Amino acid sequence: MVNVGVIGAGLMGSTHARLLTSAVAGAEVVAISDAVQDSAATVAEEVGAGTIHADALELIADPAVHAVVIASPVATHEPFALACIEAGKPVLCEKPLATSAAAAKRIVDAEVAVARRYLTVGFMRRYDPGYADLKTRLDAGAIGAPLLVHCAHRNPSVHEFFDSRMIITDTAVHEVDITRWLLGEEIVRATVLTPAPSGRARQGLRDPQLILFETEHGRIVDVEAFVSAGYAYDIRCEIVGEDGTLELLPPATVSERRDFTESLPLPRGFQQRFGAAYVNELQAWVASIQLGEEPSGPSAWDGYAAAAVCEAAVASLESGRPVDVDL
Ligand code: ISE
Repeated sequence: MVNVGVIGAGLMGSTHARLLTSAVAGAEVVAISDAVQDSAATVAEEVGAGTIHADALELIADPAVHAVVIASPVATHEPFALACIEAGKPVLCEKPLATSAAAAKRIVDAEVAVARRYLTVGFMRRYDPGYADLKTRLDAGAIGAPLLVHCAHRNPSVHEFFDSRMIITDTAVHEVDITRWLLGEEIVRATVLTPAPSGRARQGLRDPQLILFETEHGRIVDVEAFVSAGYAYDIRCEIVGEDGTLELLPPATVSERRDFTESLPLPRGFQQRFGAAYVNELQAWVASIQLGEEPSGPSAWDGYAAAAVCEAAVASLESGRPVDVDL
């Protein structure tokens, strides 16, 4: 059994704690920490975790904790990730890895200093069966060399603290990671265009955004990031290659026909759309710990590269011009 300590008892922390307890083999959640004691107590009771640490650094130092999930606010990721690396404990850190590329780079440097990988970033889409199939087919040469990737990332709505930059750093960051992974190359330039905002978007939110990424080998990725889409949680990805195209299918498994109409249900949110991905991500992480292996999932470098690309995109959002990525 891998004894896991979970830092953060909000939406993602409680989701990970629940999945580790109910859907993942070989793991037990033994400790929880959250700045809000009541939240920690509620999740601890639900998953049967015996210990609540008021201080996350105490959870990391707890000898009964073998591995750590960080799902606390992003500003806390850097100190907690560094403490895990120092303690030599495997750590799964939610995305984004840190608040800036410089902070993410310090995490990369800490692992380089100890010459071992401890950190996995929670870019769960790599574990989604649809994206995994895209990657397998692309790598097998099914459509020849990739030329373009068209993506859409639509949320029905977001919470009131969401600002225009977060549409890049919190939402489109998933496309940054998944397209770097699919194409196997770095993104070198970002350009953000903003049409007239949707009437559904909160006042002042530049939503939707059309984000263009250029890669080191000259491919172009376009991402429509739209967080006030209203109708569903809709994720699209089409890769155009020299010999054909590959496209994610809607995740529904059943279509319904009645009243002279055919309909497919669409997901309501990311937990539903990526439910399998979260379980696969946690299972792969736990299995690597059981085997004493370094993790093979998204690395600190991936978290750093994503942060650097997002920084360039945010600068483009603000200036209206293409901005080079500083890696
Ligand atoms: C959220 O944090 C996620 O990671 C979701 O996958 C994304 O769709 C959403 O926009 C983010 O706020």
